[in-house]
Amino acid sequence: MKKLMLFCGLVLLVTSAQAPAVSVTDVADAGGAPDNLNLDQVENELPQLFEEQQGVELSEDLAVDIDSPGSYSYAGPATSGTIPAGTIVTSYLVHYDPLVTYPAQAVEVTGCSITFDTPILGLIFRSGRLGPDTLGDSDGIVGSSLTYWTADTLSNVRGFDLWDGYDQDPITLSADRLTVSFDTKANTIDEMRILVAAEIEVKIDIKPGSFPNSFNINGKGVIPVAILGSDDFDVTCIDPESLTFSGLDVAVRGKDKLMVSYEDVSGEDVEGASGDGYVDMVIHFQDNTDNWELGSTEGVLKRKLYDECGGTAIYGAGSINVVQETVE
Ligand SMILES: [Ca+2]
Ligand SMILES: [Ca+2]
Ligand SMILES: [Ca+2]
Ligand SMILES: [Ca+2]
Repeated sequence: MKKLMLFCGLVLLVTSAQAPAVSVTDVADAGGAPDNLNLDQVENELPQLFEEQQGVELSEDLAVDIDSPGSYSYAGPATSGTIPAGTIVTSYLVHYDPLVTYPAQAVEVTGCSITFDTPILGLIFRSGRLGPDTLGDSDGIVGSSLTYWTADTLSNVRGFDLWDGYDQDPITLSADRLTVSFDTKANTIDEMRILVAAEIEVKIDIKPGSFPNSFNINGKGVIPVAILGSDDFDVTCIDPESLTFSGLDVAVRGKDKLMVSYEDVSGEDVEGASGDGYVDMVIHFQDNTDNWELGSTEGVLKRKLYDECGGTAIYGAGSINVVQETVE
């Protein structure tokens, strides 16, 4: 038996938050927001999805109109909630301005949905006709520096309509918080702001104590990865369910016990690393024969679902060093 060691170049850690991936049905994914979203300025036969501010840390609680999974309509109205201060969010705006001009007959689009790869933390769509103007209040916090429609004299104002029975726009937030589905019907504008968790970087140490982080491509055993705690990051609030490492799942011992422990094993990913005084989360991932390709240089840990760490989706990247075992 001969071991062929493939030493691959080190990869610098990515340091910025990443924009979540988006997929849409019956919605136009329209990129950055245009300058002017006033009435009849940016019309389309489909509702359009615009990116607003990315990776904003909320300095105070942000009021939202839906903060929990469920189906909402006039018959089952939304409940208000808040996204707590300190949460890092990325904002999108659904903007439906149909190819008609008020007071023409309202036009309806049904079966719309948008799926993100990080959790939806809240939806905002009230515009002051009845109750608070959560849309207007949030424009200056997470919106773009553009012109929003502020007219409130028409019968159908800016937001999605769950409140008065006119031109109804039912909304469903999926149980996993990744998908918002809706119908929209308007002769002016229907808008809904979607706040999703920004995906932030955490420091990891693949194979604590070792560097380079070499492992066999034989798919046997488990691969330990530590999420490193720090002064401002408490790893104990991460729900380990659905953590993945480059596609590998958390190893399970016995019937359903995840192989996760909390100990101070590392402060950085270096040879002989030892504790730095901050508790780390050590996760063992179940290796898989088909998972690795020779030449891969980066392992990526992710967690997408909502948990107690402020609703934040996390990722951490580190270098890997794939070792091929060949039989002669
Ligand atoms: Ca129009
Ligand atoms: Ca409507
Ligand atoms: Ca290591
Ligand atoms: Ca540590």
